[in-house]
Amino acid sequence: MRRASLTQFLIERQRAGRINADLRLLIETIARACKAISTRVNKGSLGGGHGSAGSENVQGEIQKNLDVMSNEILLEANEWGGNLAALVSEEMEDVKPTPTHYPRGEYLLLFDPLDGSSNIDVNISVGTIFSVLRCPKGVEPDEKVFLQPGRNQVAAGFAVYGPTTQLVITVGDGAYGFTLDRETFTFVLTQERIKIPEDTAEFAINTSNMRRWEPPVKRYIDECLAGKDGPRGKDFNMRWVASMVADVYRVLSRGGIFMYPRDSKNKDGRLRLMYEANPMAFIVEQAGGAATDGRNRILDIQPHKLHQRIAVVLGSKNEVDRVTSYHANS
Ligand code: AFP
Repeated sequence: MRRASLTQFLIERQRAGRINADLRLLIETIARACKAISTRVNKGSLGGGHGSAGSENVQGEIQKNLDVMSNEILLEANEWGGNLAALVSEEMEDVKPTPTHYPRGEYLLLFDPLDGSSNIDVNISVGTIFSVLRCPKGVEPDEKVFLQPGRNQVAAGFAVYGPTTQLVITVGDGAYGFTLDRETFTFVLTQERIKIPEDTAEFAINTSNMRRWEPPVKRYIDECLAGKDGPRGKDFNMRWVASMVADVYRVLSRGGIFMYPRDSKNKDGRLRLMYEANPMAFIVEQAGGAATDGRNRILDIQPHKLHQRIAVVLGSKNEVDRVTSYHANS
């Protein structure tokens, strides 16, 4: 059976009026950049991707060589297409408007060029996350135009550079998975309309933070750990890759709940709203899952800073609803 390529998939969405040519070009450009990043990741230390770049990013984190390389690949790929007004990267403090010597378009792009940096040197899956918003017409693309709630996204996606390179995207009519065919070097459709099971027996959280959790989170995890003799009446399994892209890809593939709650140390949570939580929440909801900060739907949160952090609870709908109810009753 011949599988559809990413290009064919996007052409069909354009023909159906779901996306326009500029958005199709933008997604294809990002996918092409992800292929280049995948090649760098797979080279590892042979390609200079390992080790520290000796610089800090806006988050105050030491940048890895691959962080810098991935950011540069995405910046170069997205400056000349004429479909972007501006872009924001986890690796850069300020908004980067499209250079004036190129035409500007109607879209705003936000990305985490390399998610899971702490896993690069130890050969564990890492990835790229992106989010697309519309730029209001006739306005200078500054920080304010980016501060839109996640429900305004017109597209979102992420790549996982693992045993295979996977690309998951949504343009608002379901979540779709593509696998990089390394013989033709093209993304081919391998997961049509992803559906997250509403129930699960698998949770993902960094339990080393347990002493810092708020009571509703502690209650939920304690009940999972109590297993079939406890209030849940069933045993749970645990996973924690420490690359959001890998943990979310697993949740999309077989269900689960992924949590990075706020705690006494990370008072706003650790993950970034604009280019981690929002795109992942959009994809998870399109796959029938749920995504909150423990209390509020992530896609309804009004951002107030580009790089603001947020608590994240996402995945199988019935489990996310349970955690949200524990917060509401606390
Ligand atoms: P890095 O990119 O700094 O490795 O952070 C990855 C991440 O933002 C997200 O992908 C993980 O889910 C989370 O942080 C892991 O955080 P911990 O290292 O505290 O478990």
